[in-house]
Amino acid sequence: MAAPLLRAVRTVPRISRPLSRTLSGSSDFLAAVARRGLFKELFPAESAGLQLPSLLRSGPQTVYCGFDPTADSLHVGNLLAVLGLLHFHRAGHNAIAVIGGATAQLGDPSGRSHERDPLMPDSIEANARGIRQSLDTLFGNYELLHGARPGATFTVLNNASWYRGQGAVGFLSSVGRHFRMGTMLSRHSVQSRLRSPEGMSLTEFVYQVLQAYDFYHLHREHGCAIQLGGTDQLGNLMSGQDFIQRVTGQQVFGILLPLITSSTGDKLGKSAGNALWLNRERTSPFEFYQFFVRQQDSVVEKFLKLFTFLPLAEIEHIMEQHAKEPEKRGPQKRLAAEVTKLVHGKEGFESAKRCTHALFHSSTDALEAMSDQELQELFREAPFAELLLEPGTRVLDTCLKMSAIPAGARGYEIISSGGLSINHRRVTNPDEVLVVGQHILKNGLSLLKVGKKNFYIVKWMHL
Ligand code: YSA
Repeated sequence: MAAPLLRAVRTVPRISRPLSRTLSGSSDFLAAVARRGLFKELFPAESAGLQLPSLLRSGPQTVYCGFDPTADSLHVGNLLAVLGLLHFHRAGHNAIAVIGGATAQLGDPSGRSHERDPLMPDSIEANARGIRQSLDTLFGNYELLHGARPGATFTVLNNASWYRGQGAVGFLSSVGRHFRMGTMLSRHSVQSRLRSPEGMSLTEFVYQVLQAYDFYHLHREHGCAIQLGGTDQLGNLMSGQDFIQRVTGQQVFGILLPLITSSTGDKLGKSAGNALWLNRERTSPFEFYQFFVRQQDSVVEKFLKLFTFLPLAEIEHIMEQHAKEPEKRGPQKRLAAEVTKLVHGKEGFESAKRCTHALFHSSTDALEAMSDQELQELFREAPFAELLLEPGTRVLDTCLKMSAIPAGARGYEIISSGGLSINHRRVTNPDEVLVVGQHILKNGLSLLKVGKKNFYIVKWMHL
């Protein structure tokens, strides 16, 4: 049964406004994060620009952001929301990350053109564990890199815990009556879906009610007065603000963060199928690092401000150096280093560097320095096999066993014409017998490359 709600008051109309403009001239932490472009909009605009900075100066506040467990890992888009929480945390405020064990069962329609297939409770639980791991690792790495902030807490909650035992009739009669249909229908996420041929189910339509109730619950139980979310969350954040205003008469605040898009302009994320994951099992530290190294000059300064804690003056200096020596890709490398350390720790960053060296610097030493896990991560797409090393095993036999070349004369010709390299060394004699220390590395591995980019990894087992 829902807890008794207090009283209803009139909802304050609001329009959002760029935060850097609202807070221009202010020197506090909100303005500083707004200058980085991370806190993009604040609402309600007409009062929050004045009230929120003084609330934050009055003592530690509690801020929250939610993540639906629709996959078993967070991705780089979600990382921005976690960075928002970390900025509050480092300024001495308490951060709550809510895993949407309940909301994931409904499916947030925000930014989606189709309704999600329902998720089974078992997968939601498994996903929630993966997301919890992403969150704990991020906060743990942050503290190792930047030091703990005494007094400021970081808590992970699952909203399934406060809907358990909540009856539908009780919830609808106590909570539902505070939501106006007109306002709910006006939300962008609802409007765009209503116009689509598929329409919208009641399940998705009421999603905003649950996210609003979460904010109310956290306000009541944890004194939380601020919710963060990407710009796609605007409607959900507003619903929470309206609801709390109606039942308690108190003002709470929403802060919107920018959405990260791919070079083609699509939102980066799981639905778009272009996600860069934070859990190592899905995206290796090497792939993660390379994503940032590959960023174009046009976005690298923006990303340094959004994804790192480097002071703005240092970023300016990095960009000045870059103008003098653009071929060094200094800002890209620094960006990749900072974000990889935060997401995968110093060890993950070292691993990414080892893999980069092994692949792009064609060095046998670097290949030997890599662990089996790194090799497999590096060539995740590459066939990997364990083969028995029999005396007299030839280059040709190995390539055939790995199906790296076609059988018969064509395969023989690919090798003899220079199409094969083993451990970065060209091998042109198909009948050459494998030698440890040359074709086989000290760690018992061979890296075969056929043509420009077909890699195969062999792990040798001795007789
Ligand atoms: C929020 C609050 C609750 O009380 C309960 C649930 C939620 C979850 C919320 N409705 C949601 O579905 N969020 S999400 O799991 O899709 O994403 C988590 C956060 O990452 C959101 O703030 C979202 O805006 C942000 N995000 C996702 N892709 C992004 C991104 N931010 C920047 N760039 C992207 N590409």
